[in-house]
Amino acid sequence: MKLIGSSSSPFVRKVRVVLIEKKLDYLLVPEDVWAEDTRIVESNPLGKVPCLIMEGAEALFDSRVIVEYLDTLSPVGKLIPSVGRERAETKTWEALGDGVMEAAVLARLEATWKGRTKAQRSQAWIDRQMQKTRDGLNAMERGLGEKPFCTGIHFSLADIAVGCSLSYLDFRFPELAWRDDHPALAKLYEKLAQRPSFADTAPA
Ligand code: GSF
Repeated sequence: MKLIGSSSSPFVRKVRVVLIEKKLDYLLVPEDVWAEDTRIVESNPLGKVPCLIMEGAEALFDSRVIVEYLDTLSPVGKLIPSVGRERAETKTWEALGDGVMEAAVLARLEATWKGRTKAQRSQAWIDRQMQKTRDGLNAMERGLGEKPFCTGIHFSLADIAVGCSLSYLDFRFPELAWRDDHPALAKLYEKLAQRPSFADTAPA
């Protein structure tokens, strides 16, 4: 399998962590979707990464679809419960982690994307997205509580999505200092960072 992506994307990282946790072999094909000569639309018409090219050459996107597929490929370390409330709970955690990443990415793009002039950048939009980021962090802290992992005693996709969102904030918004007000998340993140899947995929 080939994974098209960049090492700075938190969504790509989520997929890479899953590949490593599931002990699946893959080749990372670097792609800068913001470069003029990007050919990402040949694989994903939406022009986004991650995009997984399966054996047989069909493409899969987006990260939620990819990780769900990968979890079915091997019985090693099941990351998403198969049915019922537990499955919905895990996927809601994933949506929360993804939502924090998405809001933070949108805030950063508003401030930095070269396609906008200074006059076109909207501070109100950045504030709106950063509020979502903070609200998401607060919800994750409350939801985690005293539990060892997001959904209870087992490591799952919920922790991967949350961990990737936290490390993206460290990477792009260190001034947010999220650890100060979120001690439970800080403890979880310390534990996650020790897993080879996280240690080997740090954003760059
Ligand atoms: C989000 C992917 C995404 O925004 C997913 O795969 O889960 N819901 C999707 N990818 C960004 C890179 S990043 O900020 O992680 C992307 O490829 N953006 C290009 C664009 O044109 O928006």
